[in-house]
Amino acid sequence: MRKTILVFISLILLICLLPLSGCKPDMVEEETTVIDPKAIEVAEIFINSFWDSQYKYFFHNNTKKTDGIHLSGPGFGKYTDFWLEAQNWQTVMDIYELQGGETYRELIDKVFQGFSSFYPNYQSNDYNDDIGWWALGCTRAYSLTNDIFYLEKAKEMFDHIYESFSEELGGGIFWTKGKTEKNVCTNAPAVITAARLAGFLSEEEYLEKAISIFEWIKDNLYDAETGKLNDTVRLDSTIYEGQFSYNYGTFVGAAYELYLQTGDSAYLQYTEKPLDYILSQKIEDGIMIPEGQGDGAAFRTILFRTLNIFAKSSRPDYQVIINDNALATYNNRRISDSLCGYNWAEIPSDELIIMSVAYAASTSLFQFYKV
Ligand code: 7K2
Repeated sequence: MRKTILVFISLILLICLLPLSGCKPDMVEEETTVIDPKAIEVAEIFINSFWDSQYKYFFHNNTKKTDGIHLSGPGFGKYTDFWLEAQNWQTVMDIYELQGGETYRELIDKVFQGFSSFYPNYQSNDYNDDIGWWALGCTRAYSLTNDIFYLEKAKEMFDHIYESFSEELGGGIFWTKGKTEKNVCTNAPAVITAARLAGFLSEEEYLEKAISIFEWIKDNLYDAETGKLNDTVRLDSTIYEGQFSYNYGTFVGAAYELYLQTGDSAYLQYTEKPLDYILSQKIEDGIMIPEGQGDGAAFRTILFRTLNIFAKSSRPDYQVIINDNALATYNNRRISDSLCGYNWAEIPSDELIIMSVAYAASTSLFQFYKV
């Protein structure tokens, strides 16, 4: 009888302690996959404030109407401009990469569907950089979804813009079909796309193209001494020295992708050096200064996506920069609709029209945020 009671008590104890003992592994697991509630919150605000589920497109701005100035997007500017929608797509993928879930998975497809129905003839866009941003997005969408459709689209788009490659000025792809200049925002994303295509398709030819375009950028627009990267070479060989964070993001992203594809660590000399250079130029009191309210509102997000790669490996100090900037966008939200503006260092007025791509920055930064 005593033995039965003892067994009974032991059983009860075991049942009570089981959940406790189960606690430890769960907690350990949670530590590695922890998602900050702010990452979830800003993603929801982004979708609720800017996504039009009927037309499968992001609105250009928070009023959900055209502002009468930025007219290039569908619906006379009611929806986001061609290349900026590709940036919003990247933000959707940033969210999905961190948070997963069927809703965000489906959103990846919906954004592309919306784009395709507004621009069935996307090749009639004269700007190779615009198309290149979608090609780049397609390589990422393929990695995340495994849907062969995106691989085929990435290849089709890259092949199309590569028709504007020429030996004039020593190589590289022309910015537009008008063939007047060659810039980083056309060529660096093209390197990433081609390098990824080489990996996906096991086609050496794409790697050769990626390497040759990268070499061209490096030889014509990059200063290895300082880490400074210029913007454009014109047909008369004059240089536009514009300093834009997105160029650094894609140039370093290109070097990193070539390192991944070739295993050649020499490419890493083109990573932290240019990043440190642009950060030293564009950070004031810990916060990135704005680069404009239009296209420029999208630039910093592209840089931060690349910073995030190194923040999680060789450069924990970049994580501090990501966190500080993410928190700036969060603390400087206006009360009326919880949106921050293009200037992360100040609270926008209630009258300020805020572009979806400007708020996308805050959304993406929080997907890279880590406490
Ligand atoms: O001069 C080009 C480019 O080289 C420069 O970096 C930016 C600076 O201005 C124009 S292109 C403007 C945008 C239009 N299409 C897609 C984007 O890549 C590009 O920033 O603002």
